[in-house]
Amino acid sequence: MKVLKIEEIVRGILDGDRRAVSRGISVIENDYDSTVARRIIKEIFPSTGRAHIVGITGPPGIGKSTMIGNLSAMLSKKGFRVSVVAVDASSPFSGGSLLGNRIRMQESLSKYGVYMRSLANRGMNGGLSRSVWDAVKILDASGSDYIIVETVGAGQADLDIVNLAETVIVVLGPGLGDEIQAIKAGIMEIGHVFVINKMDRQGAFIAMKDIEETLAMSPSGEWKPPVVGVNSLTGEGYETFIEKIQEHGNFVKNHSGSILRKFRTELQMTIIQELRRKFESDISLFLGDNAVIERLIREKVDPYSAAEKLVKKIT
Ligand SMILES: Nc1nc2c(ncn2[C@@H]2O[C@H](COP(=O)(O)OP(=O)(O)OP(=O)(O)O)[C@@H](O)[C@H]2O)c(=O)[nH]1
Ligand SMILES: [Mg+2]
Repeated sequence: MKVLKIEEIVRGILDGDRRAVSRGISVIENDYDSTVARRIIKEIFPSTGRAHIVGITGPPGIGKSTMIGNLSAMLSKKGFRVSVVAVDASSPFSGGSLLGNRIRMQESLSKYGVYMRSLANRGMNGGLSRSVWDAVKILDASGSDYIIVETVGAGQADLDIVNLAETVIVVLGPGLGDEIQAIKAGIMEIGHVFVINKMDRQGAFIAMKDIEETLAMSPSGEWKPPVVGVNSLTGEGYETFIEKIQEHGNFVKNHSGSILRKFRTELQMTIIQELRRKFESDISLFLGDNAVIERLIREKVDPYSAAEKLVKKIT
């Protein structure tokens, strides 16, 4: 395989060339903090901001991937360019079966000309990892109209999707049992569109009513999150579902608050990253000095006091 130069990767991304997009994302996946990765993002950034970034989250097995298949097919048929990012927990337990799932998903999506990439999540502080944010930028700059991001379906990375995506879709359904309360606890505040999947199953209408009631009791701003029911095996309900996604996209475009909040979050994350980068070598120099560590142990200095002193010294 021919090695692409940075300029070629950048130009290719801006031209919507898939090979360049894949290369760019691989560079970022390898090390988002490398000089090359940073250069790519800096150069493509002016061409970002056009895509509608849609996050999809919900408990395992609820039908997120099936839904992404349907949405991608329908949006492509309407003439939109769709890209998909599947974020997987980098857990050693999911391994093989997950890989199989992703390959199947990739195959069915490529039928519609949809570009899909799966990324392992190695997030800082349990959030979405930085490489996911930057992969989305590359897909944005490459001319995607929609970028759909599927999150792992558990924990902090799911909640963090609200900082990355403009529109967060929360997928729920029948048969979640007693777990439903725990699932709802984290997820209700971040959704812009709520979808009840598996409307063909028993208990779907009860699940839908439950979500509607919960939403009616929660405070909401100018945007009132709609609840739609779909059957992902037949495609029933999808026209309304897509309308709601587009309505929310238009809402966001006309309300700068969300853009402001998102840029602030990303900037804050980047500043912390930059500070860490700046002081990392000083910290390891200090920690590498056994004599210093031995003295701290001997004098029973607690880690907080030691850290405070060190930080004062290096900043
Ligand atoms: N009856 C019914 N089954 C569905 C529907 N949508 C999806 N399924 C099935 O539910 C199962 C799980 O679907 P996935 O799309 O893999 O679910 P997921 O949320 O992506 O799962 P994870 O990625 O593992 O969290 C599959 O067997 C689907 O065929 C639906 O509307 N009705
Ligand atoms: Mg899935």
